[in-house]
Amino acid sequence: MNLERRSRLILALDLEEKARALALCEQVAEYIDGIKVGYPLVLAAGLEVMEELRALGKPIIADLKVADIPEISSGICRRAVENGADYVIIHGFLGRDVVESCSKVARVFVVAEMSHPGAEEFMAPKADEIAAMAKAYAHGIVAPATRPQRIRELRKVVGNLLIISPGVKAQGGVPGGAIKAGADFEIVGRGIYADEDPVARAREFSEALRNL
Ligand code: OMP
Repeated sequence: MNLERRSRLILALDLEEKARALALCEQVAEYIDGIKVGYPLVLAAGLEVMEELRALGKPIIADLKVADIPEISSGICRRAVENGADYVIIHGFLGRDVVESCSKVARVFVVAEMSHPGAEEFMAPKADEIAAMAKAYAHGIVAPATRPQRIRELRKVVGNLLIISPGVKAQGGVPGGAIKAGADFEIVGRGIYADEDPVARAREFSEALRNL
């Protein structure tokens, strides 16, 4: 399945209870363009959970933030794809050989710069270089909704590669801010699943984003 720009909202499904995760996805499926599955759910429910989620007809992004030597990293990506991942998030700071090896077995999103404050310490100064390197191999990059100006700069580096952007709401990013700065999709986790009314929040996010 391919990510297509409709609502421009990707759900970060960071729940540890499989039943709750599946139920939530079913409820909000009409408002989201993709489901990002990461360690909280995969460690609790196994990689196979991605196949079950795929039945909802949304592309699955396996957020495994792969960061190992090329042989191991590409093996992780291959397993993710075999278990239903349409895309895999990998780190870029490991270098070209890792990104290249992963891109041979999966469609990858490369983390260029992360959204939390600590990313400014070591990662941000190298983010443009990471993004420029990733351009030859990646389907897209991950860039921070918490720093829209950085999205603007990274957009210039990656041209028409996809940019997916986390950090909205719970981390302080303003809904719509990343898309206005040039991102293709915003990723929202707690802003939806930790809310009292996740369905209403997903609808609001999607209505706000799809009209930008
Ligand atoms: P919330 O802060 O709850 O909306 O969740 C954000 C999601 O995006 C989590 O699944 C994080 O693991 C992920 N994420 C970031 O928060 N910052 C990044 O820089 C990169 C990611 C990611 O790769 O998805």
